[in-house]
Amino acid sequence: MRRILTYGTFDTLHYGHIRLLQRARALGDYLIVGLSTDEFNARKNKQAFHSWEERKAHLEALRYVDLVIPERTWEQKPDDVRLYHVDVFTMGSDWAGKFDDLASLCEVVYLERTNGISSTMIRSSLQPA
Ligand code: C2G
Repeated sequence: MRRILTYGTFDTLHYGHIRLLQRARALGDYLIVGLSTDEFNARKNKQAFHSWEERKAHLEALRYVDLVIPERTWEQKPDDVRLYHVDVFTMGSDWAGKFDDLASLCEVVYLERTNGISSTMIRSSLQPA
């Protein structure tokens, strides 16, 4: 079984996220998502609209996602790769190069980011004019 690992906030789930998860899952047979906790988002200077539990439920409803684990720190990735016997680590291309150090543990693949959609865009478009 070829196991894939990715991370993110996945707030206000949209087709950019879904396309990423679909392509990530297609890299193997089992997709694990490290979902940023609300506390870790604060460290990323991100304020998610949905709680971690809500964002976890959204991901678990997708056919592409097999397991959701908490992402609490930047540093947990190598331990997660070992613990879950990950074959491929993948992220969207806006992260290209940032996690190449994991190449000593598993394959590292950056998937083209989907242009024209983001959680920030969604939130700002809903603001009253
Ligand atoms: N993404 C994408 N296209 C978009 C928006 C996001 O392909 N239009 C991808 C991102 O590249 C990322 C994933 O979807 O791989 C999740 O995006 P975010 O929720 O914004 O994740 P981020 O805040 O970048 O957190 O340790 C890594 C961090 O947790 C990543």
